[in-house]
Amino acid sequence: MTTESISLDELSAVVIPLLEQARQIALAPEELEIQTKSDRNDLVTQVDKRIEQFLAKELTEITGYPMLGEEGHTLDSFAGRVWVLDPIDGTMNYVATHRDYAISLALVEDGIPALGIVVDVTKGLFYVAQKGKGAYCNNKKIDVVPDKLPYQDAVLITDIKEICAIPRLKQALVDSRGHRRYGSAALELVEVACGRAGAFVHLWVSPWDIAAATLICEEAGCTVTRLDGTNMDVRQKGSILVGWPNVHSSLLKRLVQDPR
Ligand code: 2AM
Ligand code: CA
Repeated sequence: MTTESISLDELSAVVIPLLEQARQIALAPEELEIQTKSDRNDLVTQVDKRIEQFLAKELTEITGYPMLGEEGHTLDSFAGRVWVLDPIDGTMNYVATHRDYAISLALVEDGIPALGIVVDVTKGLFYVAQKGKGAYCNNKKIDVVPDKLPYQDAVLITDIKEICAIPRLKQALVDSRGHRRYGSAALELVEVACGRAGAFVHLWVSPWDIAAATLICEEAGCTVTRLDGTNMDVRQKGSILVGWPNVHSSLLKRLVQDPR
């Protein structure tokens, strides 16, 4: 069997136990060595790096596919099958609040996510989606999200940076069911997929933040675009607007197309 012919079911069966091992690495008590990256709130620890090393070694040995990882693994090209990994999404939470952080792993085929897994580490929840086959949480199918509700009838997830940068977003939040923020983009997207929030708005996400979770959202019936409504390309950094279909369209109209 060639590595290109490994089915997504076979890959899931291999990858999920590895992600459980990675989860145990994250949960093992240890003094953290914390370093800053682009700014004082952009953190990395030795555990982020260890998880990435562990998964990169195991996954490339088993499959031969190259990996893009936040903590150092780079790609020459997105052609064919590649892994996209965030070893800890929400490192500030890992360090400071000790909950709401995730391991995010996607298999991307010619730039399109085909398999996405987001692990909520402290809750032990494995969110898994294969393209065209629905989304699951610990093997239980995630219901399709509501499709008729407008943004005024939903809880919305965004960050203070977006609220400061987009004045119309501030008023939309006031008009909504309320504003939430958890600090892990992957888990925030999963909140939308699971019907607990109607939309997620972010100005600047990287491929490893969203490659897995956008597939989970799409498979649960959400609409996934950039903040201006254009198509998402998980290979490129940029903005994101993910929502239940009518929350997405009504919020997009309010923010971009129909300013008051
Ligand atoms: P990370 O923990 O993997 O860096 C928190 O604001 C969310 O935004 C997390 O998903 C975090 O991912 C992501 N993020 C991306 N760039 C960031 C940055 N420069 N500083 C803090 N968080 C960042
Ligand atoms: Ca990270």
